[in-house]
Amino acid sequence: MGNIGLCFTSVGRRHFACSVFVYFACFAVSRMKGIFLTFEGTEGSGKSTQISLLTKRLELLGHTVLTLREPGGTPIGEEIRYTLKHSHQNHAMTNEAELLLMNASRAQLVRETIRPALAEGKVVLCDRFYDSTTAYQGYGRQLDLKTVRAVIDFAVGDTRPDLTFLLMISIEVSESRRLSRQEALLFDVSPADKGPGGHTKLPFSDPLRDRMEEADRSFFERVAQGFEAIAAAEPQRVRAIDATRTVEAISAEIWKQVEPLLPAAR
Ligand code: ATM
Repeated sequence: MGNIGLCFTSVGRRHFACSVFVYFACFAVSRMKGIFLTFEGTEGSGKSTQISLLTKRLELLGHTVLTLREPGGTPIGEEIRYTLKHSHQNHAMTNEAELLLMNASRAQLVRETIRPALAEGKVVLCDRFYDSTTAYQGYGRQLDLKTVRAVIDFAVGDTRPDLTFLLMISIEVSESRRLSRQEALLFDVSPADKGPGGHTKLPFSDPLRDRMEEADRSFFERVAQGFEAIAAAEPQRVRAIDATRTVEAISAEIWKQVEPLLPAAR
């Protein structure tokens, strides 16, 4: 009996030691995992300003930050971005091809860049991610939402944002910012060509033209509705931020939500 008791005790001890080892190993691995934050919203919602403010703040605290954009973010992704937005050959692109190209860029970004960065414990900030596909290709282009989700799932696997900030502005503000950006692209790039009034309209085929921004108002209204639906469906992950306030107020609200997620600075 004594021997059996001794045996159980040593098995129990080994089991305990094993559990402690597994616990600390898991803890070490989880400390290595970075944080993945995405920023979404319609045109002119101030994503890039907020990403750059957050990057500076995180770097000051000693975090290693990687900022990315979609579509793009890798050499292959940037080629796809050019095809989607600026190529002279993209006028006839179908909605289905657009959906697949957005997700081809994403599949590359996830595997080439995001996963390795998270494994090294970096903070990854991405200007748009799969919620843009749901909003633009699903709601905007009106592709079947189930198919859109299936394509996204294939592209990202289990790489999902820890938090997503959805910067909300009205459709009117977004439209006026988008139009003034388009005007800035259409005018004034070639001082040698200036006509009366100092402005020369570039030919429509200029590489700076953006196919995505050529859609009509109803498309952008559907996109905005799409973003609202996403925020309503996933309030834990997607934080809707009133982006009509000052840059400082918005960045303070974002910081309040990011700070608790941060591991100790590395
Ligand atoms: P910006 O990087 O300037 O936001 O341009 C990306 C465009 O691609 C933007 N278009 N507008 N108008 C949003 C669009 N887009 C999609 O349609 N689907 C996507 O999955 C992503 C990532 C972006």
